[in-house]
Amino acid sequence: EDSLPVNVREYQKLAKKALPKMHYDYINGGADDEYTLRENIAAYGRILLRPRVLIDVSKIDMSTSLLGYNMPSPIIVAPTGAHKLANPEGEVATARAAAACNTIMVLSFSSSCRIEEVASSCDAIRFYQLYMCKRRDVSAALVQRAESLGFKALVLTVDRPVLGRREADIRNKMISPRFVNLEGLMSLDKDIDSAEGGSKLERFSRETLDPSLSWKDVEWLKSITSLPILLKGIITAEDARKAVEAGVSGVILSNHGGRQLDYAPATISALEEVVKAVEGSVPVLVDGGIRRGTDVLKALALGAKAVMVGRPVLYGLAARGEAGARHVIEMLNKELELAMALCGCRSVAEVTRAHVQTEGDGIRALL
Ligand code: HOC
Repeated sequence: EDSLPVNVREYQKLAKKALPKMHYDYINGGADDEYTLRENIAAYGRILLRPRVLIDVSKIDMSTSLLGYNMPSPIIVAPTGAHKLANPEGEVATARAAAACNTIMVLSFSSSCRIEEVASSCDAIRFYQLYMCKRRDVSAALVQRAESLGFKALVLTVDRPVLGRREADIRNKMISPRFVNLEGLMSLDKDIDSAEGGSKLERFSRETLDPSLSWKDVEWLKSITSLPILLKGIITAEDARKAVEAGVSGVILSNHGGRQLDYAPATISALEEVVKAVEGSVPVLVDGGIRRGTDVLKALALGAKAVMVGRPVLYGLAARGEAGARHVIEMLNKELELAMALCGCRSVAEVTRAHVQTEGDGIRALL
């Protein structure tokens, strides 16, 4: 193929051209003023790298492990909803792309392909992301399905008691993607898209998901599954400590890609606080704003065990289907490898706090 995109931003431009405006806006947009959406990216731009030289970097090993699973790199695929909005093959294409890169995909509750279809599409380690439904029996049924289909961990998203206000979706009267995995488990309002008003996704979410979700439900989830549970959407040291106390297997530092609470800090800005709070007892993953291999290196230096990429994979999927999603993951891996070499880090274990300089470091040095 001639002139393939050479970075994530070029894929984003292609995705914008390829998709109907409503779909692109849904994927790309954030809440309210989109401060957090922008800041997730901008904050990476304020962190500089401190390379070490004269280190033999002829071999770079990016491999790591998560919950006991070996991975060739610390980059995994974040849960994002409704991949059929990006490409007709949907999550099956994304799953194949992730599997080709030997990385973990976190399949979304809002998947537009059936869980069974994704599970049988290819062999790979996969996690399942869950929202808590008002009807706990529906949540329990989804957990049971994910378990029996061989998913290796549950990712409970906790930053969405109610849906953030995404103004582009309201303006576009965003349709409600089909929640195929809920079919047969509960009655779904077939006429939701003909209803008056703005975002139909917001309406569906309000009717289906539970704003009363609390720490006791984490206990409940633990009681109905033997899978490890990661909590996604933690952004403060206080909640990170509570997550550890609750006995979860990992914390995913996330602000839902700037789609939930606007003016939440950029995830990379909150990373050190959260890593410090968990005191090494569980892995901390981070998502939001990763567009370059150097971003991944910065996250590792500030204590992340792994990073999750969401929109970049969707840009790839929208632009070039499975091949595009795969290319995006491969590009980020290559960029990370190069960044590690240029920083003098031969393995992820060699990436240290001393390889980055944050704005806070400047202030601390003056004190
Ligand atoms: C049932 C509605 O996480 C997003 C998704 C939205 C989830 C709503 C699910 O768009 O950020």
